Amino acid sequence: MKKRKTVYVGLSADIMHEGHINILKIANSYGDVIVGLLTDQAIASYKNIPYLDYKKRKVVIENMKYVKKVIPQKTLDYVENLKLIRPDYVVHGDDWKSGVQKKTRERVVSTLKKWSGKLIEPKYTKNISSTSIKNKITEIISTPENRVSRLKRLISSKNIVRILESHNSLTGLIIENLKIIKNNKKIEFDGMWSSSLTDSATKGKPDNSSVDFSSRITSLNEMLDVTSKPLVFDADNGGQLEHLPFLIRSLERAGTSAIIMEDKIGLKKNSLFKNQTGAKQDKPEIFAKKIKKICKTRQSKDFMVIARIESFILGKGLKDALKRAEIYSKAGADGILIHSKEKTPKEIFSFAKEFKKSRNYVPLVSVPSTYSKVYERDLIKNGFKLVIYANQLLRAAYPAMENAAKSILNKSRAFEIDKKIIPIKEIINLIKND
Ligand code: SPV
Ligand code: MG
Repeated sequence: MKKRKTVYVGLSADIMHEGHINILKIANSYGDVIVGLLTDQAIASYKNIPYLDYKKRKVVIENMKYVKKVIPQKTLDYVENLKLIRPDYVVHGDDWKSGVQKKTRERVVSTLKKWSGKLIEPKYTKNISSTSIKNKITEIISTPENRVSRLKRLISSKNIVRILESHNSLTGLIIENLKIIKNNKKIEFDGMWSSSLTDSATKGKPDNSSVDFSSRITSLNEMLDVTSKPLVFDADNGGQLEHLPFLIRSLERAGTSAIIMEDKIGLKKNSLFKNQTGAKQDKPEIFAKKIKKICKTRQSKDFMVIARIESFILGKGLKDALKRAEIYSKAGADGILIHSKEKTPKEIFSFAKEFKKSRNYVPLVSVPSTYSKVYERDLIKNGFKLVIYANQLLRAAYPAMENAAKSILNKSRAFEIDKKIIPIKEIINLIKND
């Protein structure tokens, strides 16, 4: 009997539809189909992480009748797998001749040439990943259980996870929907930061825990109602140890992905205030008890507890920060936010360099509010996995609103400001009602 030829198909297989089946069916008509299933990391290298993780996608694809075998494809580039398999054919929809995958295609063509392999490119089935499929999926991924685990998946798949401050549903929607194309990659924010500073300011109150957790959770629920991306909750110092389990239960039930808790005690003072007199750090062993309490209370191990170290804010220095990082990590913290109010990231980078050597190393979080010149690429280079832009949307909104109010007072009419603000027609249509 003649040996069947080998056909290679690279797939993400996140939302399977008839377009994929068409490709697999054609591939199968040429020989035995080996699917190179892109890993979460491979997908995250050029767009957002998939809705379903690798294991779930593999189960679906390996049970399809046109598929003989599934292997991981660890990069967007096919070459490594092609060299391993030396397939007679590669099958891919003809939509990759331009755009993000153009280079990938060229490399496939030149690699196949080495053993006279052929590229088959069936016509791409248009308009299949329709809005309705996407909306349905958004509904699925925004269930609390799915949303909670999404941050951990992002951290393990991306080189940096980008979080932006959100203080209401509208800012949540900006974070949810905004996408830009930069260097052939789709770039977007990965999630929301529920900031104590901006949530309090929005309510006209100081950032000193005047806004209690019930009120903070109401704001949080409003944002979660209309979005699907993960949310990181700023819990100040978490409050009383004995009350923490109730806070965790509420946050997890709502679908929060992580809590960030700072190691300060006494009346809460925002860390960016110049004058920190009166602000005190908790004893590390006592703070560690709070971390342990959260780890014990949480329903899902994917709900992350991130310990925020305030040693640099209070002038305690690197040694103190490192000692605390060891203790907090051993207590179960899934990440460390090393906070700073310096103009440069020098001190947080020196912390990262030392902490990287530790056996208790956990992912690091940066909040570049005062050292805002830092680029994400430098945070990545220094071992940071999460960046939180903690207050920019509120800071953008406030002067814009004040300016509009001023113009109306100055001109005794609204006409002049009309041209500088969003037209009524657009604001009416801003929120879809279908
Ligand atoms: C917040 O956004 O509320 C924070 C970050 O906790 S900071 O304002 O730097 O304290
Ligand atoms: Mg805060």
